[in-house]
Amino acid sequence: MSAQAPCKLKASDYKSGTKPVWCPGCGDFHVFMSITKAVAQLALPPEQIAVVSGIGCSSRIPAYLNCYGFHGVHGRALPLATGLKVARPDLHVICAGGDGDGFSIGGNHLLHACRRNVDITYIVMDNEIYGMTKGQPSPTTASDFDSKLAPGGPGISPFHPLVIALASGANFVARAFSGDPNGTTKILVDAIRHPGFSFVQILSPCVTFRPDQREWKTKVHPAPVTPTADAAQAARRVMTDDGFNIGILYKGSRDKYAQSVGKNVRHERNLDQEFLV
Ligand SMILES: Cc1ncc(C[n+]2csc(CCOP(=O)(O)OP(=O)(O)O)c2C)c(N)n1
Ligand code: SF4
Ligand SMILES: [Mg+2]
Repeated sequence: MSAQAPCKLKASDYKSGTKPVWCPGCGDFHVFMSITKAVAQLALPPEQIAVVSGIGCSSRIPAYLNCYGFHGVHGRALPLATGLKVARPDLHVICAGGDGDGFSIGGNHLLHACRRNVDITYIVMDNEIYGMTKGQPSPTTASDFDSKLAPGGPGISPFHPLVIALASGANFVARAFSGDPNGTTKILVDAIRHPGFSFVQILSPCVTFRPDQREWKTKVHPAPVTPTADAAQAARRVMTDDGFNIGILYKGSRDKYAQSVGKNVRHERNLDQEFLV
């Protein structure tokens, strides 16, 4: 049998043709573009990619991509993506969404997805706000960010998603900026290639509810360090950086979730027999 011909699609071939409804200038446009470029560079056939999301402006992304997609319920993208990858290890599973979806309602799933280390790539478009529901604070909103919905600011310290991912066992941790689509593409290519759970936080401005984030383009800078394989060192760096270091910060070598785990699980067709009284 002849080997399968490599897939030679252009980035634009991975667009579904559905017009994004994001606000003009939203950072998610560039993230979308970077994803299409990354899968084109990796020559992944669309039928071998599945993009799973939750709810939010950023979570609309599967609709705009030409591959399998699942727009799930709020905060539950990671368990869906995990189940899909375990059931269909042949698929490249990318999970995508926002800081509200992934760190608030879905925060518990993030811990366990990192810990399980199933071979999926998780992209969080972090705009430090709930964009879709008109600007409530999220776990990454600064405590003093003043808004109509939280006058004077939420008053609670934001958390460090990258440190939490490292502490929970993520095998690849990176920070990207939507306004740097080439750099983001490169990081995504590496993240998709890396075995195990790879976590990419993409700073992606919400121009409508966080107009201050237009300044991010002047604040981001390449991380002055090369990726480390020492999770504690990576965590220390993230705890002490200015939040605008862009690059791959940690590359681990933990074994990904073994496909053999669960092989002894009893088949569901025997279940009714087991529960007979
Ligand atoms: C169970 C449930 N609770 C609340 C909501 C309302 N809701 C929709 S999107 C969202 C937050 C989205 O924020 P984020 O994930 O940061 O995405 P963004 O819109 O900023 O890209 C919330 C709270 C919902 N859809 N379902
Ligand atoms: S509300 Fe914010 S996050 Fe949502 S589409 Fe508009 S700019 Fe993007
Ligand atoms: Mg958000």
